Amino acid sequence: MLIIGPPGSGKGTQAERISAKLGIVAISTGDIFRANVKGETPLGVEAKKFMDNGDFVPDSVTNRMVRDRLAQDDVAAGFLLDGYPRTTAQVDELDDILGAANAKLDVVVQLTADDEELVTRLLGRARETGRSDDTETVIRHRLDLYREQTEVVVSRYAERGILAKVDGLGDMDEVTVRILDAINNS
Ligand code: B4P
Repeated sequence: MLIIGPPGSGKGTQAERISAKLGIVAISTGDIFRANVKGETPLGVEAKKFMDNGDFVPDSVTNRMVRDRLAQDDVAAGFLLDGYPRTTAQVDELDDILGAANAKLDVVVQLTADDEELVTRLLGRARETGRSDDTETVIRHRLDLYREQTEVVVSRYAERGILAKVDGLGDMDEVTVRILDAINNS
């Protein structure tokens, strides 16, 4: 399954909870990039240039990383991708990877929240963790990119009839329940 949503909608937060409940591995492209930035690997050095400005890491880099990750054994029982795909080129890549493995997506959860709530949450996280891409200007740029490039990704999955739209506003526990209900009803 996939969890898609604008920055701050609760993707990472909910991905951890849902994957634990379902007993499947959660894979966050953002977390993998941040771990590489911290470790100063070549991938991290490349990714940092884009992440600090709130831009997407280029598809060629991101797709290769996801292809490698999905080749590992722990995804055999199922997986939850958090933050990927974010562009139509990434949708095509994921289709190709899954097609070759004779696998298919069961459900794509889209988390929604209004922009002012998203900015408030991310500025709150900036105070707590100091994430370099959580300044107001960069947050607003990430929101614009979501509208320009990721909403069309959501539409592609809606056309396939596997999209479950979930309200991301309110208490985190309530949102978890809503997502589990949406999965059960999909
Ligand atoms: P991500 O790590 O995916 O960052 P994000 O969009 O901000 O989401 P995140 O999961 O961290 O936050 P969440 O909504 O859970 O990506 C970071 C960067 O990596 C991107 O900008 C890009 O540069 C790069 N990248 C990643 N994937 C890529 C791809 N596929 N292609 C290209 N580039 C890629 O939570 C945010 C905050 O809200 C938290 O503080 C949380 O505590 C809070 N929160 C969550 N739920 C809440 C609730 N119900 N109520 C109140 N607060 C809540």
